[in-house]
This record gives sequence, structure tokens and C-alpha cells, in this order.
Amino acid sequence: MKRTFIALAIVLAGCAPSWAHEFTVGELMVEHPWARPSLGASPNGAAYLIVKNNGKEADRLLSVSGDVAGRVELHATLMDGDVMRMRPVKDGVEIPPGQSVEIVPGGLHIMLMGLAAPLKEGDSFPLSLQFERAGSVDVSVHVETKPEKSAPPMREHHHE
Ligand SMILES: [Cu+2]
Repeated sequence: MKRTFIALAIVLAGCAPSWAHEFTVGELMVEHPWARPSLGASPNGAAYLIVKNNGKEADRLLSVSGDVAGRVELHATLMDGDVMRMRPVKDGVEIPPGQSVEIVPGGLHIMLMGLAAPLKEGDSFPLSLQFERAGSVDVSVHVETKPEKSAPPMREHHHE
């Protein structure tokens, strides 16, 4: 916890105004990690963020970890007829050079399975992202209700 805090302070002091909520590792920039507040007693949640690759070579988000939940997995959302299903992303998510990959509602998400405690608006929690080339970076995830114009409403979905 303390280590994450120090790392965050260094990142903020080094390159970004405090409101920006960005984290850099190597040539990658992780923008605005956030998660929705828990609905009732739901044991699961999802986190979202954008990864921008300012480098000249592709990188890959291999995995995400954290104490916020019993299990943290990268998931993809797929439509199976009318039913939204999700499945773990096995080989990680490629971040092409010069491009951004959006992990946003309705598509890729960071699944938080078995939350240690419900996520409350205004809270934040640490997650550690592991990249193939850039290495790992700790980010702080804000819990907030974010109006997403393009996102479909959250629906019940099923694990395979
Ligand atoms: Cu999921």
C-alpha cells in the first residue's frame, strides 16, 4: 500500500498535474483507471482504463493483479445472440505502437471477482498491470459513476 502511494506521488510530481490521473511506464501511458460503484451486494466488479503506446514497438498487457478482489482477470465481452457473455483473455491484450487500446464498458474489462468489500463512490484502490515489454506499473483506480455515451447499459452476463 505504502509502496503504491510513493510510486503514485513520484509519477504525479514528475510529469502530470494531479487531476490528470495518468501513469507512465516505459513508452506506455495508462489513462484514467476507474471502476463503477458496486450495485447492492454484488460480489463482482469491473475496472476500465486506456493504454496509450507512445513507442515504436508493440507491447502487450499480460495480466492485472490486486488485493481488491479474490481474482482479477482480463475479460472480453462477446454477444452470443442476445446474451452478453465474457471470457478470460488468454494471451493478453496487444497495444500496437502509436495507438491506444480502450478497456471500456461493453468490451474489454478488468474483472474483479470476489470483491474484498463493495466499491464505494469516491474510493480508490491499487491495481498492478503487467506488460510484456514495459514491465509492471501500479495504478490507482477511482470508483466513480461515469456517464459513458457510447456504452450499453450494464446487463447481467454469464461466465463460461
Ligand atoms: Cu468479466
